[in-house]
Amino acid sequence: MDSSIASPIPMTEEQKFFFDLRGWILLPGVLSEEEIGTMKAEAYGVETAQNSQSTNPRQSFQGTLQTLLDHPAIVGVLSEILSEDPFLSDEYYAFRCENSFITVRPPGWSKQERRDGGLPHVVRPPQQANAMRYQAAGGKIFAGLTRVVWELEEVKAGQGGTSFLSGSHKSHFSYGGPDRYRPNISDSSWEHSIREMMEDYSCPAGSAVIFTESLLHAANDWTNPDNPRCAVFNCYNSLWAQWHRLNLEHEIIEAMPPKRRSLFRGVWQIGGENYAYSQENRSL
Ligand SMILES: O=C(O)CCC(=O)C(=O)O
Ligand SMILES: [Fe+2]
Repeated sequence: MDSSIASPIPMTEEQKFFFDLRGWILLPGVLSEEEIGTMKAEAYGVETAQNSQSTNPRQSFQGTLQTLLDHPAIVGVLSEILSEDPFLSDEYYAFRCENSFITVRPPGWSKQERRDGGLPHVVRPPQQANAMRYQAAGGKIFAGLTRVVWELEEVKAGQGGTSFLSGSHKSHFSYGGPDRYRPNISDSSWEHSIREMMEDYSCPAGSAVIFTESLLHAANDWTNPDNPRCAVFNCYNSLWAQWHRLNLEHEIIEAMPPKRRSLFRGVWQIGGENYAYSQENRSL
């Protein structure tokens, strides 16, 4: 057991029920004041060096922000929804991390700054089978591509947090657009109704939101006048699937504790023992 990382907190039956029902859960107030202060300093440090929509992945893979990658509050949930019991181990993670970025949005930030303009979207439409989709079978959740959002500032509902169309990860019918393969609701004649029905959350600084990327979700204008949004977005997948290119230097991963490194090992199962990360066994 890697003593530098605390034991994971198991996902509760209540969390499973609501994650399956809605496609997302909120873990409020996970981080201490001290942790929040240190992490915000790192996240805003990146911000001053770049622009208001900073996406330098290296910064959130390093420093104190790195500890969010396998924070005990989320490891239990990710082990439950991204792996199967026979693959769990104290030495290695049974899921992978494939993307991380920091978002800083000052009061007045507009979703038009995003490439998608805040359009509700998914990784792939869940209405037909695909490799990234949400599944529940045999009393077990498997959540394909999963995102964890760490909110380092207070979020007030309706003022700019990520919004979700709860339950849409299990949708059987199209969004009303012309193309069943389109991973967003563009050109849907009921776009307005979909947006009306989306919901978000209020949470104190230091909370985590976990959602399946099969769930319709959207970025929103940050209208909260009291503080910016400062969030770290980390994305996870099965040991056997990959969506993002990781594009992270070996030196950064090599400097992590061994168990954390295993989040970045190669994406394969048969042909040897695939547990540890190494320069020869890394996801690209
Ligand atoms: O910026 C946001 O609030 C939404 C981000 C998003 O679309 C995602 O994490 O997949
Ligand atoms: Fe998204």
